[in-house]
Amino acid sequence: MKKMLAVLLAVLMSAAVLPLAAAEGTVVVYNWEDYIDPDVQDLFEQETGIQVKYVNFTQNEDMLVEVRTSPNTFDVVFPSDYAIERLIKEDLLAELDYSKLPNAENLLDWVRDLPYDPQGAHSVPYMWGTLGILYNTTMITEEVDSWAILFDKKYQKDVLMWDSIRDSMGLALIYLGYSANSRNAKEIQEATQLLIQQKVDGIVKAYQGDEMKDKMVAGEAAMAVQYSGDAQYAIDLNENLAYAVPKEGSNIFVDAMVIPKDAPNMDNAYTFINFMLRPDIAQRNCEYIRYSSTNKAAIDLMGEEYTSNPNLNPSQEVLDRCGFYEDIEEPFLTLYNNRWSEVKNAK
Ligand code: N2P
Repeated sequence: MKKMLAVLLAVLMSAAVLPLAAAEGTVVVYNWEDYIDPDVQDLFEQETGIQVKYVNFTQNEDMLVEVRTSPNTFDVVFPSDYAIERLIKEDLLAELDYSKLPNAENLLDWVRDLPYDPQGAHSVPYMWGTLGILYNTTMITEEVDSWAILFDKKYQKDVLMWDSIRDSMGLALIYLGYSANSRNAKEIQEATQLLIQQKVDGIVKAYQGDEMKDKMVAGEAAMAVQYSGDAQYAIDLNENLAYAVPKEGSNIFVDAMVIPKDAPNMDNAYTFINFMLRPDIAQRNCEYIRYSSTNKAAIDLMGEEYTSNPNLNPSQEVLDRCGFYEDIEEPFLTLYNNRWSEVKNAK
């Protein structure tokens, strides 16, 4: 009887405690796959009592559709620069109240005021990186310093392409000597032809997403178009891999945290973003996902280990040949979309 009472008491007490914790509610985070240290998410839940609902996307274009068509759903979203520009134009983002983000003082100076969102009015930088070629040094003996290698017939079935319209069209445009933000139908057509030829020639093993880094670790392809962070992640697991940012130039990106105007848990969104800006948390995320940090305090904590790694901390020479994507407006947006479908459907 005593035991039963104790059990009953325990049940009553947990029932009394549960609603309290639940009162902290949730935060719905919409982010790239593999883009946060899972331990960080656990830590956030333990420290704040706020439950994280984590939803993934693989490309900015998918994210844009989802954010537009799912009102009152997401609290924090992690788009890239040019996609933030688009979300601002469509008036979908909250203007940020920095008094709720004291840890923003940890950010690097150069990320605080970028053209896609002057003075970070709507976005707080998370990570940045470059686009380049991850390659296996046991399979490729020539120097990898040009996008040309992606179109070389001697690498049939050996090239993994990133299934991303801006990255694939962008690198083709840059290789041809044009801007990755071209609004010139003839240039876009030439880039399309180049990508179609690459496919018809049997060079493309597959167009893929986040699984590519694991395939490269497993030695399943000689090279892959990759973001610097995923490349470094793979290099950590396979010492035969190396990463290069081609001499013709490439993309630099900043992925940032934004709050949709209609976020259902606005306060929790601020708590989450401020947590991500904490130096120790920013460090954990950087050491786990291997992208470049926007957090000066975290970089100081990581020291040499970070600053001496050219994939995390590229030289000025590399940065000078990289540029941001811009939001492409109509009628060119539709043109890009149509041309990209032609590439994907080519046989
Ligand atoms: C992580 C994807 C990184 C996003 N898997 C690059 N903008």
